[in-house]
Amino acid sequence: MKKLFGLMVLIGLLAVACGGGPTGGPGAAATEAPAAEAGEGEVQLAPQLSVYNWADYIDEQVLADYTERYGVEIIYDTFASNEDLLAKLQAGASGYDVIFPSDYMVAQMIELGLLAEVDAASLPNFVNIGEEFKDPPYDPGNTHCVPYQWGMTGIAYRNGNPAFADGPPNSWAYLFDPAVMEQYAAEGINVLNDQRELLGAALFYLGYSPNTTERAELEAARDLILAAKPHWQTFNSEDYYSTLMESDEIVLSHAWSGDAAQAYWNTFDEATGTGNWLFTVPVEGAVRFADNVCIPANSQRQETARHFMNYLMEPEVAAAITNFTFYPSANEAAKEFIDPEILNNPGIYPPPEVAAKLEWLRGVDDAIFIYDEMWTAIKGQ
Ligand code: N2P
Repeated sequence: MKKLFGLMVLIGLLAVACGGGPTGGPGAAATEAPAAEAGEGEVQLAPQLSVYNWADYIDEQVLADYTERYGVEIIYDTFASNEDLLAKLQAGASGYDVIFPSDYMVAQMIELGLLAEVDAASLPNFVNIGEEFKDPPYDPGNTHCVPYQWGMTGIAYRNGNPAFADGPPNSWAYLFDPAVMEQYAAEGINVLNDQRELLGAALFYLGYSPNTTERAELEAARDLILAAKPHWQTFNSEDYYSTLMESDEIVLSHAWSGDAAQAYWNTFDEATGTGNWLFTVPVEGAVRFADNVCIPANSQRQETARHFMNYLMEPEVAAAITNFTFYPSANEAAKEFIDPEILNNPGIYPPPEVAAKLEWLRGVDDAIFIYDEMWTAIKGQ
């Protein structure tokens, strides 16, 4: 298989060398280059592709391999939250070809006309995606995106800190109740700089839905957050696991599961057989998310973007990404290449009793304006 593939790449390279291909003349060189066959017929690949993703959410080797195989240079940039990504696109940012919004944001972007139609089922590697990730309510028929990775949002805490000696901090009270936080707040607490996630956590704690559209409930969540905020050191959802957790700047963080797992493995000590950071899912409930690969409607390189999307769904590629990011893959065929330690880790693949506590964020229609208003109050004060 590998050999055959190598041969196809070679043929592709020869075609480039000979100036072959339908648009291979010198005048066409700036926009398109003849491409290697990738299983979906002859595609004209652009020389560059601009990819906009969450921080540390891909193995860079996977990008380098794509460039090596297909000659497409990848311009890579990262964002901190779905809302940041949306704001960028709404501000008219053109130039992004591949983006990675979460479930509820996919629905919002489709409604706003921000995503290109992709017809995922027409991509040869779509067969590798697990059945439970196909045809999701936020993108019926996978007409716009392909599922990428998923995870959960909970609390990461410093292993060995006396404040957590009696058991894991498995309640949102550890993030919101000043009386509880008193024991460790001086050692540093971080929350995700993400409006749906932080308001969602507060709503769970108050016993409300993380998708509420009720102003009174959202105001209660805002007030809870404002009362807790003086005890928090940072709002960081981009590099908190490396700059704050692994470097022991804090002892507790609102965290995404794979980020916490990265901090665990990056601080793993052979002698003690454990890492410095552990992860727990609060009893009141927590967010489960699925991130997706999509193409902005204004991308000028949609064929190349689709080609890259298809590449990301190769089982070995999807597995390499999970082995690097510690987030479960939506790619079922990738499982046989994923490190068993990851597959068997309950902090990464939740057991049924934890999974039962998880809820999806959904679009909240016009209530999004109330969320925005609460967030402005939270960040402004
Ligand atoms: C990775 C961020 C995970 C994505 N650093 C959360 N949807």
